[in-house]
Amino acid sequence: MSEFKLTTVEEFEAATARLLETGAKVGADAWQMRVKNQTPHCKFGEQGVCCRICSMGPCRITPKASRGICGCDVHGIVGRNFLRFVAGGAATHSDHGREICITLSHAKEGGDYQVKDPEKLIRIAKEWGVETEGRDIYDLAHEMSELAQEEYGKIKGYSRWLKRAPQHTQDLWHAAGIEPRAIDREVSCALHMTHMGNTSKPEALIRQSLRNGLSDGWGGSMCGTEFSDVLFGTPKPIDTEANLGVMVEENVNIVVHGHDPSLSEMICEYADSKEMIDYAKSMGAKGITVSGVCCTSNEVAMRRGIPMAGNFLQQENVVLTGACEAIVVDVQCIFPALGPLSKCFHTKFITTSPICQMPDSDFIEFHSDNAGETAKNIVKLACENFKNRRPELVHIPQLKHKATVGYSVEAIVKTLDGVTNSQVDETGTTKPLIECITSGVIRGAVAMVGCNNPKVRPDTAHIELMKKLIANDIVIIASGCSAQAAARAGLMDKAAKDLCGAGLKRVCELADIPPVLHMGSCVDISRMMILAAELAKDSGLNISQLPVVGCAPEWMSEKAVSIGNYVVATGLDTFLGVDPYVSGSTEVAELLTSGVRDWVEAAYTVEKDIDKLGDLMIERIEAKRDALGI
Ligand code: XCC
Ligand code: SF4
Repeated sequence: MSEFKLTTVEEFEAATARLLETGAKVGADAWQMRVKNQTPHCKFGEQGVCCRICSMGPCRITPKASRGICGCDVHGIVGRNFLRFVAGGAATHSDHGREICITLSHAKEGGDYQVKDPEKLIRIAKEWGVETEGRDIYDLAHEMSELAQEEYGKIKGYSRWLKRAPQHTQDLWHAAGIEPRAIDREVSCALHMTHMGNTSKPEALIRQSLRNGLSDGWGGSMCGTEFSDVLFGTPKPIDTEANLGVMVEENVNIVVHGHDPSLSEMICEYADSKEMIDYAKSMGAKGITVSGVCCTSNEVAMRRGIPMAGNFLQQENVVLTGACEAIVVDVQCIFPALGPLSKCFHTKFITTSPICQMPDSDFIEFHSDNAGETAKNIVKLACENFKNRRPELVHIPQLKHKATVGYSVEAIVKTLDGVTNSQVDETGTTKPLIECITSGVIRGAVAMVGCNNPKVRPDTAHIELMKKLIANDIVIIASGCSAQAAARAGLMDKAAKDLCGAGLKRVCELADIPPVLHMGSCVDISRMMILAAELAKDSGLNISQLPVVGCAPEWMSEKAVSIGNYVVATGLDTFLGVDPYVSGSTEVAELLTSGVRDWVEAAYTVEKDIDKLGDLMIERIEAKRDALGI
């Protein structure tokens, strides 16, 4: 029998309970208490039937009032709300992508930012028809930065990245009229369409939702991922650890949180310098530990092996340890609660982006042109704060697990090469993976993504679904907070192969991989799109025929809905465990769960019962196999 044991959600919860006791001592509140004050939620909001788009309202649809004052019916209201939700998410991911493109413009030889993957830069430049022969790499980087920034506002044509999709997918997009144009234009168009007195026809609203989603996944997010790889290196398998136990009591603990690696990369760089380590020692600490929360954590874990302290709903826990000298944030998914909470401890809550400013934080503005200096100052501040700890409040739960992370598409292709008995493919294709799937050794793949949400017992859905899927020989690719849930539980430990069915276990052994592959942050779901596109091209199948589905069982953010839309629009069925506020309209719900299939060959399934959600995914994967006769 195997010795391997996962850390259970009960153990996570016991650790949190202990931390909340500390919180109670210092008068801190936490999301667990605020959820109680917000329950039950507004029913109109939950069903998406409240409109406050103009000041004749707010209007809400009830059995007595079937239309708003302007005459908009429930389907128009729900559809418009949904599209605005998508626009918010697409704007957020894409603007993060833009920041990375801007960072690329500051890259220089010997500078804070350098081109760490010149081959990838050249590959993309060739794809975009840019002359690369004999060019200085930084000259090329700056031209590519400009072209990438132009993708956001160009006046003609469609996203350059669409060409990466199989021809069939591009044809579907064209026929459905959902090819995204300039990235910013799709967000503007969505806001324009949903202004008072514009579109109220669900079909048109959902088409734009898909187009806006695609402008994220095959636009802004892809810029974010690809140029982050160029700047910081394309991830390769690397060992790290996950859960709060990665924080070290004797050390200065700096927690990076947010999404944009431009800041966290610099913090990691300086925290690792002899000068700063000596400085930490002079303040009475043994050294410096940087760990992460949310997607910024995924970014630095994938490239540097920086440990992951926790995911979204653990962000308050890092402060509650009493051992966090500084929580340094950039953008997105940051609880405003960290302000008042950090005031109950010695922790410095450092905001750095004009996009994300919060009360009760120290705002230290960070730009790509002053990156090194700012990062160094932040690390110094953290070191100086070590002496302000209140020892009686310090408690770091000793829970952590080993994890191997860093599975970019490039890394997956390389790792799986030669796993099958077929000839090793010199050019590096996804053929070995396809062979594993065709032969049935692996039944299929699930892209597990997205957040935590108190509406679902945190992490349970991610972990239980992954356990069920791998036991059924379904390999998981994971990103975002889903990936962190997996890592904390131990599912990214190579030993987790023992929890797999015989086929997947064999593949894990041969390729020396964990059954759940960490593909990065949420913008990195664009990696998953590239993988799906490559699998389709290499197998000669359409993306929608592959036994591959997407799943976000605990999602909460607008970004997640934007992601869902581009995953569906790319041809992958997507399974949600939380309803996206559309239950109020039969027409909108019907379009999303079935109607869009006529355009893009995939649709959504919403199922709150997690066990059923897992069964439905397995059924879908098996049905796709049956249809292929494999
Ligand atoms: Fe945020 Fe990206 Fe969600 Fe996690 S998974 S809560 S969006 S950090 Ni993206
Ligand atoms: Fe009401 Fe129509 Fe104004 Fe919405 S747009 S608030 S439904 S009047």
